[in-house]
Amino acid sequence: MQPPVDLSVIPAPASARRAAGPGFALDTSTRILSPPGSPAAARVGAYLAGVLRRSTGYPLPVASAGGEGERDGIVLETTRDGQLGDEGYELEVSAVAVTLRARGAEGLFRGVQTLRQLLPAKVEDSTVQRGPWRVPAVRIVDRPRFAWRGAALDVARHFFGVDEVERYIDLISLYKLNVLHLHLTDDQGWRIAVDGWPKLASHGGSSEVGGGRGGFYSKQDYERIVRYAQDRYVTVVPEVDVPGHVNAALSSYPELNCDGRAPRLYTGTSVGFTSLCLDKPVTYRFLDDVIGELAALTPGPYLHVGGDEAKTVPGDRYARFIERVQGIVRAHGKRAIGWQETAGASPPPPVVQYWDIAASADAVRRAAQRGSKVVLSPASKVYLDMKYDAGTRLGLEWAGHVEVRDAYDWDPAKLLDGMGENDLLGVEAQLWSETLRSLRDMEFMAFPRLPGVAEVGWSPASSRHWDGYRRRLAAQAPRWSALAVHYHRSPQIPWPR
Ligand code: NGO
Repeated sequence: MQPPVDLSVIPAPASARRAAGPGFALDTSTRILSPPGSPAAARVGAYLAGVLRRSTGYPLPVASAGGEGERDGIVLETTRDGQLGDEGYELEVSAVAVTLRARGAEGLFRGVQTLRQLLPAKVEDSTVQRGPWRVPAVRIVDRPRFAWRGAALDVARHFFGVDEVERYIDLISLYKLNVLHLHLTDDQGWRIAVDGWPKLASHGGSSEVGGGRGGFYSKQDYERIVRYAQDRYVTVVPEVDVPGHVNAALSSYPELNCDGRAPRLYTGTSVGFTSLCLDKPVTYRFLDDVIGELAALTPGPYLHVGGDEAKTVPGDRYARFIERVQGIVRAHGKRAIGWQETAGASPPPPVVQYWDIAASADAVRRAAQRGSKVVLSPASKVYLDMKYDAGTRLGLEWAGHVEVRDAYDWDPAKLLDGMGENDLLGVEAQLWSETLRSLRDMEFMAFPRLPGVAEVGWSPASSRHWDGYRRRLAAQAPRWSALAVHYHRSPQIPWPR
């Protein structure tokens, strides 16, 4: 069932219908009630109040719901309804109350994103606007199709600071994405401080594509990002890309090179020309230290080990290496995820990420048969660093042009022969930053394609149709204006003027 277009919620809820009546109007006396005994739910209430206070100017106190009768205003409730899962929610809007129900705070948080989108676009403004602030009468029951709905950010090719990453977290969580994959290391820069190997950050972090100053996250910086994401129910998955894409590390420590000589820092955009020295014991000490420190900074279960484009490493040696790295990740209490090339290791990592549309997917299929779960990032659909069309100023073209419809109009369960719903953990949109130097650049490439990928990951196939979607997407534009998001006005979308 398609959601009514005038609701314009993205991602489309699993089920949404209009109810009778005028809906609910916020005013100066509206309260937000949270379920007693749940500090996490109270924090979701406070988060909602924070969003709404800025633009409405209303006080919107958050209180714990008391006895019966206290059911007016915006009411957050917990329910035992097992059907909803951790992220599902129910939203019911009547003239006296907006009632949001979920199993716990995570589901409430997802539901709050729907509520934001049911309010007028100016609710996203950072200064006080005139009402009315009406929420249409609806009944929504919603839960995600896939558990992993990710956005990856490449902070290695160009460095992005904590504030910029937090802004991206805000924008992805508005569309119910729940994973932020940070590509922390590459040839052009190493972006995370490692106590045991300080030159990785101080030297390896001092460059970026084009010769800029680069930068890196201290452990405190990184913890800030992780906490900010946690507060928005986004899991940070850090990636240390090995054995290839390691020039910044090789340049920082001569002993990591087979010939003991450190190469210079690299500021170009070629791929596949570097590798760790697989024969040296120091390489594995290095990996154990780096992965150990990163695991300690990571509350989530996953650690990404990269593994893409290690073009200088022979296949059998590559496979042994990936097996060994997985062991290190396991020893530090995490589950490894690797790019599609790692699927041929034995065993393959618990999670394999498909990306290379030109390569055979056979190994990925076999890995799935052996129990690995697959995250889909087909470059021709969800690489947000591809140009929209030949005229796009930013971006790459190796996977073709990716217009808004390309990013939206596909079904994960039909992408690869022999790989169905149950083999998939989810989908993830990639934002590689070879050509992206600022938050403005990032936003321009992510919007409007990112909400489409979010809907691919969240909404049942039966709720998704390009025609309705493009109109719902058009209705997001005033929200982006209110949020000061720099977006691309794709000719495929009937934008309001
Ligand atoms: C490839 C490559 C990255 C590039 C990206 C650019 C993967 C997994 N490895 O994707 O290093 O930045 O393309 O689109």
